[in-house]
Order: sequence, then structure tokens, then C-alpha cells
Amino acid sequence: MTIQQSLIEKIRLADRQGANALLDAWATEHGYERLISDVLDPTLLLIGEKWCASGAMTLAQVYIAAKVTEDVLNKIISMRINPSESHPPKGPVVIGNIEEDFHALGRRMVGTFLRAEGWIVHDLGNDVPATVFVDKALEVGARVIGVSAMIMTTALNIKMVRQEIDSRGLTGRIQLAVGGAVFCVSPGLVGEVGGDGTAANALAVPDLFNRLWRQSVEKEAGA
Ligand code: B12
Repeated sequence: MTIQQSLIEKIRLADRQGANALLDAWATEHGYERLISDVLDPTLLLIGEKWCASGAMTLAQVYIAAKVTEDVLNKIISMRINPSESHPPKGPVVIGNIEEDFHALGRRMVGTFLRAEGWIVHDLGNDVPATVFVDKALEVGARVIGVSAMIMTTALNIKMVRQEIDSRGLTGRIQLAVGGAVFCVSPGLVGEVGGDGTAANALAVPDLFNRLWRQSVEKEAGA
């Protein structure tokens, strides 16, 4: 049985403690960072398919999966893997889930990976209106806003962030990163909502933010 299958079994039985023990044992051998990319990301995708496509999992089981993921993220944050002290500080940047979106896990992973690379991250949480994203970016001097959305309908709300950036004359100065599983299944969506870039998973996010930050600096220098 693969680690993903074993984890799904623990979640199916609502055995949060057992799931944590299983993941701790795997992480001791392979590391907590790989736990996210190799185990949690693919398992959550499988659970989503089982929940919606085949009805083989219940909402309560999906909730347990979310709780187990939060347990792991909290451990990673408290252990401060790749502590930011080992990287020169970068940022600040602003992240959050767009208005009406409550899928926090992906966003929290993004924040964890960015912090591990030294970025100063202002995480605004779930259900964030467009104006709040841009107000915060201006307040802290962020050149990149990262907006997360998991559902097609909520992803379209990101257009309001684009409009807010443009209407305040901040085009290019504030870069708009967008992400969430819905962007992986609909590649054209990034352009449709006015995103400046995306990344398929949290591992790739620091590179994306580096690139967008550079673009913002170049835009300002050329202006
Ligand atoms: C867990 C889950 C929930 C949990 C969320 C708990 C929580 N605390 O997050 C709960 C139960 C609350 C929930 C609710 C709902 N959900 Co839901 N959910 C999921 C599920 C199973 C997993 C999502 C997840 O956490 N994935 C794991 C994370 C790590 O992946 P991720 O978010 O994609 O993030 C990664 C990358 O995308 C990227 N990334 C993420 N954000 C960003 C941002 C930037 C800037 C960048 C660059 C990258 C990036 O990095 C992340 C880490 O690698 C998915 C199934 C699936 N196939 O994804 C459905 C799914 C997203 N949900 C769905 C639906 C329909 C709903 C509900 C409407 C159900 C209902 N009828 O109530 C509600 C809507 C709530 C709302 N308004 O937001 C559908 C959406 C369909 C669609 N595409 O339109 C899905 C796809 C299930 C399905 N197969 O149909 N859900």
C-alpha cells in the first residue's frame, strides 16, 4: 500500500492521531518539506476526486483531511524548516483567498514555502475583497499580491483585484500572482482573470514571486 493510500485509510476512519503518526514516521525518513509535495498534495487531490466524482468520501472525511494537513503545516511552521534567517529577507508580499473562497490549505502551504525562502508574508486569510488586497499591498510596500482560488466561480472574482490594481495606476508596479487547482485544469483562466503569473504548486511559488518581484522593479525603473 502506498503512503497516500495508507493516509486515505486513516482519514476514512477519522483517525487523525493515526494519520499524524503515519506522516511523522514518513517525514522522519524523507523530511517534512517532501511530505507536502510528495504526500499531502497528491493525497488531497485523490480525496477531492473520491469526494466529488465517486461520492466515496464524505464531507466529514474531507474535513478530517483538512485538519490533518493543518496539523502538518503547524508542525512545519513551529519547527521553522529552512528558517528565514538562513536567507536574506525578501518581500514583503501579500497573499489571501479571494472573496467567497474558503479553501485555506493551498494558500497556507504557499505562505509556508514563501516564508521558508525568506519572504515576509502578510497572509490576509480567506474571503478577502479586492480592495483589501490592494490596500494592504500599499500599506506594507508589497510588489506582489498572491491570490488563491479553488473554485471556478470564485476564481472569476480575482478580476476585481486586477481592476483595483489598474484603476489605482499600479499596473506593473504591483504584480498579480494567481493560483489554486482550478488554474491547473483551466490554463486560459490566468489570462482571463488578469493574472501576471501562476505556479502549479507551493514548491514553484518562490521562483514565481522572484520573477514577478523583478518585473515590478524593472517596470518602475523603466517608467
Ligand atoms: C479540502 C476541500 C474543501 C474543504 C476546504 C478546507 C480548507 N480548510 O481548506 C471544504 C470542505 C471547506 C471545502 C468546501 C467547498 N468545496 Co472544496 N475541495 C476541497 C478539496 C478536496 C481539496 C482542496 C485542497 O485543499 N487541495 C490541496 C491544496 C494543497 O491544493 P491547492 O489549493 O490547489 O493549492 C496548491 C496549488 O494550487 C498552489 N496554489 C494554491 N494557491 C495558490 C496561490 C498562488 C498565488 C499560487 C501561485 C499558487 C497557489 O499551491 C498549493 C500547494 O501546492 C478539493 C478537491 C481538489 N481536487 O482539489 C475540493 C474542491 C476544490 N471543492 C469544491 C467545491 C465545489 C466546494 C464547495 C462549493 C462544496 C459545497 N457544496 O459546499 C465548498 C465551497 C467553499 C468555498 N466557498 O470556498 C470543488 C470545486 C469545483 C470547481 N473547480 O469549481 C473541488 C475541486 C472538488 C471537486 N472535485 O469538485 N472544500
